[in-house]
Amino acid sequence: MDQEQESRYSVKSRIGDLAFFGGTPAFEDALHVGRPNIGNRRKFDERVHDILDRKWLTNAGIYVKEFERRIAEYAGVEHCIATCNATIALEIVIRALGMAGEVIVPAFTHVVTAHVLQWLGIIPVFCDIDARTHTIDPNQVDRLISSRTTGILGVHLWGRPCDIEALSDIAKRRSLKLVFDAAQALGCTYGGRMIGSFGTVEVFSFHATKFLNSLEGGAIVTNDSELARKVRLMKNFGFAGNDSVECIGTNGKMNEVSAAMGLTNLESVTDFISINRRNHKQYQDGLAGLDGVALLPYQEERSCNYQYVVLEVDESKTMLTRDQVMRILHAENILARRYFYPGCHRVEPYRTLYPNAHLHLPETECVAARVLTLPTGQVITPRIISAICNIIRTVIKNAEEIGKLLQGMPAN
Ligand code: T4K
Repeated sequence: MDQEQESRYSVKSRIGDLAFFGGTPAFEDALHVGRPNIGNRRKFDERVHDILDRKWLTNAGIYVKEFERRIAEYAGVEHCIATCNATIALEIVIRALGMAGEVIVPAFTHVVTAHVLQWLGIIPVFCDIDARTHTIDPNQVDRLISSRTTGILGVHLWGRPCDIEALSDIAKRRSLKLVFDAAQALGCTYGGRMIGSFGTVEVFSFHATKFLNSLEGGAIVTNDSELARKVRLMKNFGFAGNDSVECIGTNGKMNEVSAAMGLTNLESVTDFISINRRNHKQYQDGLAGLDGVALLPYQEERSCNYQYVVLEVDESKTMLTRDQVMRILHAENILARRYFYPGCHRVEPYRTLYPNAHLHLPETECVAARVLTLPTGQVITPRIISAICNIIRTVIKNAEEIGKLLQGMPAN
């Protein structure tokens, strides 16, 4: 975002100023949710040159090994196995643990959390969330356990940890595997401990849009040495040596350039957190006092990566739907996202397989209709956030009139 563009932001106070109603879009270039955070480019270049000089591009090279060491250290866990992405990592973990039959999973998450189960022939049993935290509701987990249940797959959504204590109790009591999809939660804590060593095993994502990216990438982290050995084999076709295959496997390896990117970005995590935190606080202050819109707060007593700015639009108070607010923001080139709409249970193949699933997922339904995530990260400056908050305030303050103008317009 260049200074010229920044200096153009003018205060929008009237409906006619809004781009949707004929005004000039606030931003010339689209503002995306999920622009990558990038650390020291010179350091990354040096690493890439070194990789090319060494002619060792993948298959447990030195950068992957160092990345695994550093992630294990950062997350306070014994073993880290780097992978090509979190999706494959989850599949490997689920297979390695022998999960089968039914596994309980929240309906409000990226669809891949359900897909990895379905892909392996396991039934994802959709559980509701706690609307206050957006994470799986342990009370309902208990009720969904059947004789076919083999595990719980919790998701630390937005980097907000699940109720790990309650889920661990249930898993112990009912002899279930407990796996955490921690794709969004590197750098976050629970009970003073870093996410990474809870449950039987946890999985991180280092996709471009994540708090820490390795271009594409993921990691399996665990304190279970036997499981670590097994997943290390499984992510390398099951090879234990050149000619020795010990188990079924796949290609889940991380490459050296991804590890170089991951290492470089890991050196800047403190900066990433402070930028995200500053942005979050500014959004919070900028939107304070508006009736019907609120940011999902992060718990101050916990460390967090603040990678997601999650706005909730309560239609009953704003008189505007989340989707109407989104359309107005999009016209300004603010590409807010309605993650994870409409919930896993309402997309294929689950919508067809479980047409009545929504009946026991009231909180998921409600939250999925409210959430709008806003742009943050390195490229989002305080001036950009001021401009975004100004637009949201203008929209909400003129909601009644805007609602009338939108009446009769097609929904998309
Ligand atoms: N579990 C959970 C709970 C997850 O959220 C995810 C992934 C996974 C598991 C699986 O992790 P991986 O297998 O991917 O490691 C994005 C990411 O693609 C996805 O990784 C992530 N969750 C999810 C929350 O966000 P989309 O559909 O929003 O991706 P996309 O391509 O639309 O990217 C969003 C925006 O980011 C773009 O509009 C522009 C910007 N962008 C994106 C890329 C790739 C950039 O500016 N630069 C880029 O390089 O899912």
